[in-house]
Parts: sequence; C-alpha cells; structure tokens
Amino acid sequence: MAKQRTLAILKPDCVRKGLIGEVIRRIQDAGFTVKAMKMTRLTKATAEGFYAVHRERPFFGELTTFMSSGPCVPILLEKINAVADFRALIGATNPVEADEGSIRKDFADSVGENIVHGSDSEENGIIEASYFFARSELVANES
Ligand code: 3AN
Repeated sequence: MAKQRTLAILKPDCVRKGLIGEVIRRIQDAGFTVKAMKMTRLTKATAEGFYAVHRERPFFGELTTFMSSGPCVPILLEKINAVADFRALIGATNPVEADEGSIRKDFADSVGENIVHGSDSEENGIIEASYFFARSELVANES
C-alpha cells in the first residue's frame, strides 16, 4: 500500500490543556511522519468554511465557535494507510464511544471538544491542508 497523507488538527482544547507535546508524541510513536505543522487561529468564517459539510447540523454554530476560540495546531501527516490509521489512533468522535487507549478516550471532554481532528478521506485531507498550508510549505516537504 502506498503512503497517504492526512490532515490532523490539535484543537483549541488540546492547546489549552497543555497536551500538544503528549499528542504529537503519540502520533509519532504510531509511525506517522510530520510533513508540515504550525500554530494558528481560525477565524469564525474560516472555521465555517472548513466545516461547511456540517452547515445544516444543529451543532454547526457551537462547533465553529469552539474551533475559532483559540489557537490550534494543524499538522500534515504521512504514513502508509494514514487516513484509517489516524482515525483509529484518535478514536470515535464521541469520547464515550472511543476505544481504550485512543487519544479522544484519554483526553477529550465531549463530542464537541474532542482534542483532535482527522481527515475522513485522502481527498478531503488535501482540501483541508489547503486551509492551513501554502503550496510552497507542502512542496518543500515532499520526500
Ligand atoms: P470526526 O471529527 O470524528 O470526523 P464528524 O466529521 O462527524 O467527526 O464531526 C466533525 C466535528 O463536529 C467533530 N470533530 C466534533 O467536534 C463535532 N461534532 C460532531 N457531532 C457533534 C455533536 N453532536 N455535538 C457537537 N459537536 C459535534
């Protein structure tokens, strides 16, 4: 199987809880390579664009307010089978349902504030990465 890329975001709750290092440690221990990374803060409008697929959902306002509530750390990751493996590493959206030992099980408070985002497909990962990284930042890190 070929290497894939996926877009992770350490969400504002991860940053506020002082868990940036812990979560990146777990990601690297699981075999992911960091290809691009920064700390930034989404505006409400950018968060609404990023989560546009959820625009009709009842939690859309809460989600985009939370995601723009403080700095986050987007990270472009690479690994064989990265999309599925990363979603397994972080666990189910609702931490109550997340597997033992997953990042959300161990650190997330709720379905809304769940520490980390992971792309649901390789195609969406490419679109999501474009919200955070310039083409030059990605090309510079191609192996
Ligand atoms: P995932 O991030 O696991 O792919 P999605 O795509 O279903 O989950 O949802 C996107 C984000 O929306 C989640 N990470 C979560 O923060 C938020 N979310 C999902 N369901 C709810 C909900 N019922 N209430 C509040 N926020 C939610």
